[in-house]
Amino acid sequence: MPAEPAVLGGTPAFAEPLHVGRPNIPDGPRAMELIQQAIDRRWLTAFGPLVKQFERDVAAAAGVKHCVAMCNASVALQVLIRAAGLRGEVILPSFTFIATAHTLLWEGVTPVFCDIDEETGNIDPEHARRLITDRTTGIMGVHLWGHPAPTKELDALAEEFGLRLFYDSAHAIGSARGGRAVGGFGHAEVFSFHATKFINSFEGGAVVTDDDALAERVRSMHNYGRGEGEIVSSIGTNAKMTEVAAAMGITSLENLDFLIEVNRERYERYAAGLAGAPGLTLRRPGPENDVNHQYIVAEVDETAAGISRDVLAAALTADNVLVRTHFDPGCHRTEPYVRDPGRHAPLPLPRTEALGARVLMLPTGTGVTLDEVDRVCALTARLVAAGDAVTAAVRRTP
Ligand code: T4K
Repeated sequence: MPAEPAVLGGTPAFAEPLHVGRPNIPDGPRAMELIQQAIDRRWLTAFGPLVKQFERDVAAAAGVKHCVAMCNASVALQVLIRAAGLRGEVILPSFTFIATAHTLLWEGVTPVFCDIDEETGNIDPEHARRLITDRTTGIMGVHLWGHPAPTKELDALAEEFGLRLFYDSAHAIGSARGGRAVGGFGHAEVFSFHATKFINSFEGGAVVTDDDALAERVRSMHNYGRGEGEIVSSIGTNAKMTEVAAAMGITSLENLDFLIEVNRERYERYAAGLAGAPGLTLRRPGPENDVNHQYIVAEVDETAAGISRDVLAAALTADNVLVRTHFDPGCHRTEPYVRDPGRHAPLPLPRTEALGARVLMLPTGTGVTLDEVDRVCALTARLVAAGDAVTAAVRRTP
């Protein structure tokens, strides 16, 4: 019999916190060896050999011609938005991390939030169609949680209205749709290699594309508008990746298949372990998608479970299982967009809000053992079984 849950007076089930986003470090010594090489050659940033190798490796994983590695995905999105000449309005799902919206607004473009298909969690192309105006210049799709968006439908929409189509693919390196790797969809895609991503370079991001001219503009702009040379040809910024970051990125990417397998094992273990818990299901990849399981997402049906998502999240957190609720409540309910809804979204976005209220990200990756997954499942089942008492206890907690 497991001990009493922490909210009911027991000691926390886990002495150390389990995180969503605990970095994978598949080969520390290899990363250190590459970092030492960079130190020995005194080439620390600006088109060094490690960044160039990382760019080749990312382009190969994405199946595209060009990769420009950068200091993080937010800046990579900003450089891409500017290099592509996006202006006016761009349509994006509200159900995404705030960076997808902020980078557009930062570049003077109005984000217009679209609802999702509740089944997949991704942008609903039919709703996107209804949001197109004469000010729309592009669509920014998102492969939410590593689950590829409906690329065919978005291609068709972009083609029909002459729009630019990009993807915020922060979660999705290593995923594929219809057998094709994420990275080659739309006019360009952007990866994140932040520490919390299953492939990380401490901080990092990249624009990937098959468009030669766009790649050249992005490369130029990410180094003060002068690319690898000294002649300034346009406005630019400093968005370069360092050699240290590339060393970690190369090491992570060398272990891409292994890390996907680690996530897949944990996904299957959670699926089996939670199968008996009423009202709890795991989000599954759609039929066309192969996913990296960047996030393992449980869904709580409050009526069937007898406990709300928020109460369950609070109770798990008390036991040191630091679950997350990405990306509730949706960008349209977040500052500054919530202040000017008429400009950013037709409200409400019912499917974004409904799904947002049900989801719960569970710890995965190399930082969580299969035994710990089993214990999280047992704890979750216990909390659900004691739903009324747990709800009362969480409500009593200040
Ligand atoms: N587009 C999308 C769709 C995105 O999700 C993101 C970022 C972006 C664009 C922009 O990408 P970047 O500019 O970051 O490259 C995190 C990350 O900062 C962010 O990268 C990520 N998405 C977002 C979803 O989450 P936080 O503040 O919620 O994460 P944080 O720092 O609390 O870390 C999560 C957990 O991981 C914590 O429990 C602690 C643990 N952790 C974290 C770090 C950094 C560790 O154990 N070690 C660590 O080094 O934002």
